[in-house]
Amino acid sequence: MGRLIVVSNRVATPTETKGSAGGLAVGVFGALKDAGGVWFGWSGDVVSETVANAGPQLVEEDPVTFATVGLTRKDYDQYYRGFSNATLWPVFHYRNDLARYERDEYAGYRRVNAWLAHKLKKLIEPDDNIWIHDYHLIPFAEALRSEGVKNRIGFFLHIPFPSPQVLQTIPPHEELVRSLCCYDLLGFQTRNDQQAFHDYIAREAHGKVVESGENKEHGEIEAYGRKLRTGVYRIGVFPDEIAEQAARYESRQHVLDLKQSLEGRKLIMSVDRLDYSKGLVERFHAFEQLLEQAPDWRGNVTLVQIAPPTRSDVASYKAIREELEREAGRINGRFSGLDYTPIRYLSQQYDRWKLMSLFRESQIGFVTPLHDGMNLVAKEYVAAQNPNDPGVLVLSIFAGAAAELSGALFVNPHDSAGMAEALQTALGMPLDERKARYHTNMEALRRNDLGVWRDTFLSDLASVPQPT
Ligand code: GDG
Repeated sequence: MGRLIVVSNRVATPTETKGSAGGLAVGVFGALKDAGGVWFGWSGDVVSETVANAGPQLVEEDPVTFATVGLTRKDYDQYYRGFSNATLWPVFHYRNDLARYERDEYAGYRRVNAWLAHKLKKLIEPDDNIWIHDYHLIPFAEALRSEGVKNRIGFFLHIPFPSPQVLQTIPPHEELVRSLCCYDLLGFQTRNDQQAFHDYIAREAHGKVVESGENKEHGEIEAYGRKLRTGVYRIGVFPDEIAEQAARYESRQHVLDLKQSLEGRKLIMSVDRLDYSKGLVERFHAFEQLLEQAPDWRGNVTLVQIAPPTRSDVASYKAIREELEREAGRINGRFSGLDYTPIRYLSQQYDRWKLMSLFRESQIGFVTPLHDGMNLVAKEYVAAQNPNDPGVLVLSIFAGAAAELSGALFVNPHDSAGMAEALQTALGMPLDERKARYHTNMEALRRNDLGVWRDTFLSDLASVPQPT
């Protein structure tokens, strides 16, 4: 068995991979620890050209090497802030209205991918399997191939894959799909995403698609002179670790303080990176509608929205932040009392263990993205519940997680009246029904945890014939 090489835009720090931090970093690091290998990517720093070219910096945590490089200002602007986050991210989330396309940014995106692949090449051994993550790195396999790399290379897309018509709004859409076909295995979060890719291959690329297996989730593709496989790999969490963490911290001071400040009011919890794909404004409007249409709940229910800012130097992110602050202020102005603030909007990062214990304390997890590859918060919310008195997950049908968490109450985030009704239903839901829904969801989480996601992808990658 060869080693594993993981490539992602950002590389977790060794501390982020330790158990208590939780999350994806821990899951991926688990696979690296088992196989030995390298985690390669951007350090998160913007540096001079000299420093960038001197990299990668290596940190050894036997048997894993963390290898990172800095990016120059120009590379950061074109590759990260530009094409990745101002073109690919909005279009892949069906927000063409927020997307822009600049040729020089696309050129920068490809240039950085080629440069990163060149840097990585020296660290690759002949038997290594290589696992590339997410939309920043679509051309990475193509770049490695042109460096002569013959290893198996897999790619996992963490965000949705858009339908062909939407993808075609990106002028070099065909080059992007051609680049994807240089991988040996492509992994998607849901069957819908995989199908959208297959549609492009069949209809636009005039390639061959053979679907097989349960729910047709295994694809064999022939396109652009290459053969590759596709699959659906639903990313998960480690539910029992989350449950244990949430229970362990439930009597910590921050939870007691929150409880005291709520004075017996019901609590709705939402946690998202501050991103327009997460449906935050629509959610605030739904909560406003609840207070409007069910006056009994005024003064008796609080929404806590934790939303740490991300990508704050991309224009559309500044706009969503301003809109959210304005709306929280307006709704609070309308419904606050001297001792009551309906929305507590916290635009900052919290420790993971705090989030999990706050989830456990709440009656509703309100997760309403407009589009989301999976949405791990929905899964974490369920896992953190007290089995004897679980809260209710109110979940958007447009989260990838909706395909698995059939015990949720489903909502359409474009229907604020419908979301308000779902909140009312959840607030009044009897204990028996809450327990039944919780058990249904927990079973799904355990069946398909983060380890299953990782191990299935890697064993499928290892079974692909080595390219010649
Ligand atoms: C992408 C895809 C897909 C959030 N705020 C804080 C915090 N978080 C943690 C959550 C969760 C993670 O960040 C967010 O994951 P999501 O899945 O919800 O969303 P994205 O960041 O958009 O992730 C998504 C995912 O990749 C994995 O494939 O599910 O669809 O968009 O774990 O808990 N963590 C801490 N403090 C915070 O304030 N510590």
